[in-house]
Amino acid sequence: MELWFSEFHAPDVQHSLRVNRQLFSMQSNFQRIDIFETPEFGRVLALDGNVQLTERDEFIYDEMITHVPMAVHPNIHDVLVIGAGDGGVVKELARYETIRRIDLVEMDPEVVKACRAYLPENASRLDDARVHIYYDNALRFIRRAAEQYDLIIVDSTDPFGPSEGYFTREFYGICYNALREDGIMVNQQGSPFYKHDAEAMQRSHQRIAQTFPVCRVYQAHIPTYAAGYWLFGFASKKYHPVDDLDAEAWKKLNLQTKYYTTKLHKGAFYLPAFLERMLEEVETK
Ligand code: AG3
Repeated sequence: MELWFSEFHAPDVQHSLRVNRQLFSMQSNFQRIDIFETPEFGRVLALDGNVQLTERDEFIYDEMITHVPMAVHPNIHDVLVIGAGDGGVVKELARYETIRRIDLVEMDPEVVKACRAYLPENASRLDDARVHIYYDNALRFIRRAAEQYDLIIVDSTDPFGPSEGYFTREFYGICYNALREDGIMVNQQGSPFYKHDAEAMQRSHQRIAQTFPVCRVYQAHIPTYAAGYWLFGFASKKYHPVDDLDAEAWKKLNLQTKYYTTKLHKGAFYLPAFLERMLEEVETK
């Protein structure tokens, strides 16, 4: 019997993975959660039919969203992570001894439960003593939080569905206020390739650029995401993502990575011409 998982990457494009077996499936209060095993990508987490991570290429996303800001800001002690209930970002953050506190705000407790059970490697650092998990809406959480952060990582699902509110002007303003005077916010910024994704990316880039004095985009190649081509946003009150990179300090930490290097860090901010134009178009509006 042939079993395949297919995801629409665009109305006329599908991406399919052969499936060995389905491990978990449920409809939570927020979304449909599926975990299945595939021969090429290992275990896969899909939310509302969109691949969020696979065991095989998770390192690209989790390293790039974490180590880029960590190599720029010299004193990151308090971190807020939004979404990311699978634990992948926390797994990377927990490697830094200088971090004192990691607040994780995930709206859906069922995602955390399922990932602890079926993606234990990915979720392995959620029990680190510095990690505090809050099951809440991030807008509500940050408005109430007296805590000030050095870094906010927005690892949400896409701008269509339960995470829509994490791509608004209001949300970016709240993040700005929750950061210290030299704080950084990074977010998953979608893909610039297919029209629907590209337009959403432009909209949120414009809103971030209107909120933060420093606002740049960087890229990575992620095989299981739309077009295999994904973007991250780097927004900051002070630090420039390339000029303020302290490559020597980061190398001294001796962290073993599979994707991130300080050379690649710089390269990731050099963007193709079509994307540069798309960003400029909304920055000047
Ligand atoms: N977090 C969500 C990334 C969004 C992916 N969207 C998509 N493929 N359409 C990934 C969590 C990894 N730790």
